[in-house]
Amino acid sequence: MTDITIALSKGRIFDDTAPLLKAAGITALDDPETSRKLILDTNHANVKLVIVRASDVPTYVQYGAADIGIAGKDVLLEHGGAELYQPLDLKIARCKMMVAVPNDFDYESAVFQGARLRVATKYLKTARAHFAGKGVHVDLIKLYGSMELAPLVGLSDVIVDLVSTGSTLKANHLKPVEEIMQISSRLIINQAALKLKRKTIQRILDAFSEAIEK
Ligand code: PRT
Ligand code: MG
Repeated sequence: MTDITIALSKGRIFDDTAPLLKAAGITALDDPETSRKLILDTNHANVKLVIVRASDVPTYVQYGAADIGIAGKDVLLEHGGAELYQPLDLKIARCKMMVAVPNDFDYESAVFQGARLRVATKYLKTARAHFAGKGVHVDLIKLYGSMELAPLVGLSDVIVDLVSTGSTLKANHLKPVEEIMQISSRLIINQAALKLKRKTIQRILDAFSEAIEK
């Protein structure tokens, strides 16, 4: 096998990717939850996993620091996807990008009345496109996490965030009011690496496609 570096984040993406890697015959020798290593060796001497922040995965692959990566559609939309080949929806780490508001906030009538909404989110591009498409005027407030707090302390009227079980919204007296899109994670490939290491990358791609939940 040629040298291959795979970028991914720990947590749900690593957990959901492990079975796909296994199908490709690749097993990490360390657990990223307990190890402090950022470069994990695998059972193949020439296959390395690099553990990075979820939102940094496209950057590592774009610049060729990793040959392939696994990243959420949410992250890819914000990154823009420049120079990335995205051949495969892995159907893992699924959730929904949603608009949510405090339980007592009448979103429908605010939109109907043409109110200007303050929107707190980590997903500026996606939120901007969504509200522009509806003709709703918004002031976007960029946050890096814990969006659920923003309406509770008067920072925003609404939030745009990822929802899976809905329990985070519920715990913070928020309700989902609009689905923006379904989210899952994609395999991304550096275009130069694809040309130079086509055989090895194709083998991984084929094993992943075969193992994806139908
Ligand atoms: O945590 P960090 O700031 O490092 O980055 P991250 O949050 O982007 O990374 P991580 O590992 O938490 O998520 C990686 C990817 O998993 C995301 O890019 C999504 O594509 C996908 N994913 C799937 C999710 C969720 N489900 C999800 N529920 N990412 C985040 N969440 C969060 C959500 O933001 C909210 O705070 O979980 C909370 C809601 O969960 P429920 O179950 O209470 O609805
Ligand atoms: Mg997170």
